[in-house]
Amino acid sequence: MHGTRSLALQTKQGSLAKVITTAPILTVPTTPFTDQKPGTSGLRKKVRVFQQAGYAESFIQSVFDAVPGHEGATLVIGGDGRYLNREVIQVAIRMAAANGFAKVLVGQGGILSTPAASHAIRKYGAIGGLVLSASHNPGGPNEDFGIKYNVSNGGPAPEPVTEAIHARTLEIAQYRTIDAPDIDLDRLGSTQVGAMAVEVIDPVADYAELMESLFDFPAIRALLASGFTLSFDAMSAVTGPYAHEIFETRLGAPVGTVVNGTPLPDFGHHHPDPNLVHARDLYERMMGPGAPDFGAASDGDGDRNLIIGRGQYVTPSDSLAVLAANAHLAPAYAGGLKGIARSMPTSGAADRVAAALGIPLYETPTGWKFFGNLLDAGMATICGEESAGTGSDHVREKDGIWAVLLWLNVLAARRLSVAAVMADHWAQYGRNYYARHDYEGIATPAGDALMAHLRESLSALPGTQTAAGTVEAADDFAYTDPTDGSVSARQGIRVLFAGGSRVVFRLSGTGTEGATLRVYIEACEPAGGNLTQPAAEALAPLVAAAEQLARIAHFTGMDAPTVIT
Ligand code: G16
Repeated sequence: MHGTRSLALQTKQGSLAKVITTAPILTVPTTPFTDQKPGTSGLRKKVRVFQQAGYAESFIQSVFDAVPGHEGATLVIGGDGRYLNREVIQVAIRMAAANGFAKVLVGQGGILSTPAASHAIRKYGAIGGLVLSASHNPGGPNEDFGIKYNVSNGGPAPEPVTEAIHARTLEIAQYRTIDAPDIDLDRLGSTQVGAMAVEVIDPVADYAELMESLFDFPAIRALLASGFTLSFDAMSAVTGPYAHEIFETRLGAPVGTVVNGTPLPDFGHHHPDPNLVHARDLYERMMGPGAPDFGAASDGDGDRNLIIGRGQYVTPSDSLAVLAANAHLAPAYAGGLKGIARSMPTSGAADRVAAALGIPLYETPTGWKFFGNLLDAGMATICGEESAGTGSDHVREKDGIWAVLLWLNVLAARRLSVAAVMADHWAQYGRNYYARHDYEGIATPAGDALMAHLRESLSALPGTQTAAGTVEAADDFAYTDPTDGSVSARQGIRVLFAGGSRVVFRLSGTGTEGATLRVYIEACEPAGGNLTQPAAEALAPLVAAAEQLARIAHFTGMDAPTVIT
């Protein structure tokens, strides 16, 4: 079926002229795909799944159908540069034109980091954005791709929206597109696609300006000029252009500070996951002789961060706590924080900071989307997750470069090493020893069976004797959003021991094959206790308790995790 769009335009003279576009709208029949339920962060699948005829189109149409008011609105589109990024962007632009959007803003080269996309949505008053990324998952023809929809506050679509999108994917019968050529994604400026304007924007400029408005750039510049050395690993992913501009150009760090700084469609065959396994090179450098003062990395789409001082790894949970405790040293947060939010599996280190500051602490399910309402309501200023995400109310996503800059701002103000900052923090607040054990690539039924076993044994767990002591309490975490009363149940099994130590079990919502079991292990040591143990030693009794209670080897057939972070 073909149609023709018309648009009434205001001419320079002020009279109304009717412009009839010639590009025909095509209505293409499709049948529902039954596997398009968004996970923890959008729809993530193997590239070959997205390459099925009509697959990406059906999901994008379902998004548009689930967003009321998109006719005449602005849409932001960008991605992390991975394989399929440019192709899906062209598809999305044509579909946006056919669905009546007035304008699309797209990052040059198809590039927009997740936090930069969030900022663009907010700055330009867009109704939302399509962020094309599978985050830290690998890229390439045999690897992963993803589409995430962000809403008008710049944040990931909250559950009611993702549920509406999913419901639509199950009933969709057609999608709309337009017969128009690809646009030149590499040339800045405006093009017309049908009746819709497409503007290719600089993906870095607005974001860099935002960062400069939040932090004390002169102080960080002075720190770097004083001989303080920094190494930032962009992991051949999206943060390369941002890091070159901000660290090297605006802050004056020497060229070479940013490594792997060119986004590649397959991330140079690596997993762009800033953890101790996939950012091993950086870790080795930071632990070796002649290490820089500060090392950091970010992930595929630029929202995660890894922080390592010379000889001192900082867990994401500790990083959240330290940043919250010291945020007042940065201009944007000098007036104090309204509250701190963390995901449930993230350690309780931030809770102690919130208590000391006399501000509320919110514990949410895993997924950045749960922070959006708290930030919008002005209830929280800083949020963080154990999965290497930290951010604030400057956007509605976690933000890797923001976290690095806040750390640098803190170090510039305190003139201490990372190790000294950590030692000082633990001495004041105590230490939450922490690790996450991932069992990747297990069969989905095996993962489900393990969780079912834990759920069935919940009521019997309190009182159970383990190597880590007696289980005090156990539950299946449920969250009631304090802003709208919405309830999210079955968010992970918590097993609690005396003094706040705990083990948490849940299945990942971001994998693309089989299931990944995540076991989060946390041992609390109060101030004045033994604060300098190797983490693996401090956690060993809880690791044994986790095996005893969940029978991990029995259900997964694995006697060790595939990744420990
Ligand atoms: C996403 C979410 C995060 C979540 C992480 C891990 O991050 O935005 O909130 O913590 O996945 O989720 P899961 O444990 O379900 O795999 P990203 O960086 O992948 O977008």
